[in-house]
This record gives sequence, structure tokens and C-alpha cells, in this order.
Amino acid sequence: MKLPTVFNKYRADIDAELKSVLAERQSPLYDMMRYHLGWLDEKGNAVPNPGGKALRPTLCLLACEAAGGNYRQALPAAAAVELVHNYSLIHDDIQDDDKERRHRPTVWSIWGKPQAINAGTAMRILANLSLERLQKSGAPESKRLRAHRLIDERCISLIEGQYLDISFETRFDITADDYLEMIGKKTAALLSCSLELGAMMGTDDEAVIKGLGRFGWDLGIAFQIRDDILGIWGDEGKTGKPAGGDIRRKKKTFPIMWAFDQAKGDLRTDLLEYYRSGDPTPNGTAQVLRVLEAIDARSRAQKMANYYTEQATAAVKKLPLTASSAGDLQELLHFLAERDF
Ligand code: GRG
Repeated sequence: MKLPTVFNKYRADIDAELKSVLAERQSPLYDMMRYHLGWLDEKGNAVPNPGGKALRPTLCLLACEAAGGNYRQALPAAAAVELVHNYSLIHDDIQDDDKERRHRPTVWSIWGKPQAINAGTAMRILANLSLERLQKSGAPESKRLRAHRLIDERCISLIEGQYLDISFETRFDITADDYLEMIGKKTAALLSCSLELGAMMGTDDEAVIKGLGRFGWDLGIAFQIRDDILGIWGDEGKTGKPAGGDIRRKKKTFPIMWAFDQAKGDLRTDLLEYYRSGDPTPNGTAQVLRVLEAIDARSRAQKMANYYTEQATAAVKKLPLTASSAGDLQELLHFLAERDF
């Protein structure tokens, strides 16, 4: 499965904008960021590494065009959401003790946790400074302030979502609503924000801004459920994350939440035995995989992702969007809910 071509459409502009946000900053602190973003290797040499997919800035610029705007005006907002996303990844890798991301050692595993916290936190602040550039790209003051508020609100959601995610690791009573609240905050909030910001830069029509935000929310839920599927059954070579990693870390992802809801008798006993025990073992992982198979958790999770894909489509169907961008948004949505990496 390949990335849809829309990911290439704005990539050069996104990278150029991100590079210019970091341009005047020479301390090695910023080289940790450049490493994480895939521009440098750990010794500071330039490398041709794609880093991440740049999903959030792509959605931001697409939303701006879909709303009838010139995507260049939204570039500072696109860079801001990518910086927020990457800040959250640097901190998430520290919190989860993950040694690899995007097929490379994580920032903390090279420079240590204290310096990685510095790099992540400074990156979060750079997102605010990037938004300041909206002024130069022609956005009125009111929209710049609104963009700041929206980013701050969604960042708080992100952290609340991360809080819930970590607190769920030791709980066995997570309901579907609890799970949806957690992924709404952890994942959908920033994706929705990316589209809302782009739409705001493209139009004053509140129905379009809200509609694209809603699309982003539902897309975010579908995206996270697919991520949960990959976190258990994904191919390590493709995802860059260890197979079964979410089971070892005792994450309450969709399939596991569903298993706690559905598994009865011996299946439930096996599940509880693993999740109540101390250190995860390969046998324990196999035991959980058997339970998941018995209750058909994988197809149930995919059905749920497909449901949110349909909801996302419904959210934008009636909006007056530019036809080609609306088509690109649909293509992206389906890719995200069905991807294998
Ligand atoms: C603020 C510490 C802190 C955490 C916030 C967002 C988050 C919570 C943690 C990041 C890790 C995580 C599991 C996020 C969920 C969303 C997700 C699946 C991120 C991966 O996004 P991609 O696929 O990544 O867009 P690339 O590598 O392409 O940029």
C-alpha cells in the first residue's frame, strides 16, 4: 500500500516552512529537533529522510483549498500543527520508553530523557511562534488570535488524552465511551484542529469551518482505531513499531477494550491473568491474541473504523467545497482507515 499522491502535493512547501521556523536557531537543542524531523542524522549531517507523513499539515492545507482559499496563507498554521504533533511524539517516546520511531532511534535514546524533554517542550513553543507568521501571510489579527486559542485548547486535549491513556493501563473497566473520549482527545483533537485552522484561513463561512473540523474528528477516530489494529497485528517492517507492542505495554486499545467487554468464562480468566500480572511474557501475548481471535476483535475494530469513515464523509457531503480538494480529502480518509503502515 502506497501513500496517496496528495501527500506529495504540499510536502516541499511544508518542509520549507518548517525549516524557516527553525532557520535562525543554531544551538544543538534545535539539531535534536532536526534529527527528529528527519533532516539530520545523530551526528548533525544532512540526510534525505522523509521523517513522518506530514499528515496534519497536509490536512490543514487541503482544508484551506477545499474552503476556497490559497493554501500558502495557511502554511504557518500547517507548520504549527506538525510541530505540536512532533512535540507530542518526542514526549510520548519518553513516557513509553520507546527506543525507535520512524525506523530510527528516538531522540531520548540518543540524547537522554532530560534533553529530549527540552527538545519536545521547545518544539511546542516553536508552534506558537510559527502561528505569529500568519500575520505576514495576510491573516487578520482576529484569525491569528483564534488560531492560538484553538491550538492551545487542542494541546490541552492532547495531554488530557495522554493522561487517560496512561491511567487506563491499570484499569479493567474501560467502556467504549471511555475509550472514545481518550482517543478523541489524544488523536482526533489535533487532526480536527488541523482542518479547522486550514479552513479558517480559507473562508469566513463558519459552517464550512465546523464541518471540516467534524470531518477531522471522525477521521481522527477512524485513524486511531486503525492504528490500534496495527499496534497488535501490524507488520513491524512496515509500521516501524514492534509487533504486539500495545499488548506488551498493556494499552487499552479498541480490540482490548472490546475483549474486556466481550470475553466470558475461560477467555476472561486468561485476559485478566495477563493484564493483572507483572512483566509481560511472549506466552502472555499469545494468550491475549487467542482471546482476541475468539471474540473476532480485529474485524469488530475495522467495522468501527469504517463507521467513523462514513460519519466523516457525511460531515462534509453537503458543504460547498472545491471539488478536487474534496476528492483528495476522501482519498486520504479511506487510506488512513485502511493503511498497513
Ligand atoms: C503531550 C506527551 C503528550 C502526548 C500527547 C498525541 C500523543 C498524546 C502521543 C503521541 C503518540 C500517539 C500514539 C499518538 C496518537 C496519534 C498517532 C497514531 C500518531 C502517529 O501519527 P502519524 O501516523 O505519525 O501521523 P508520523 O510519524 O507520520 O508523523
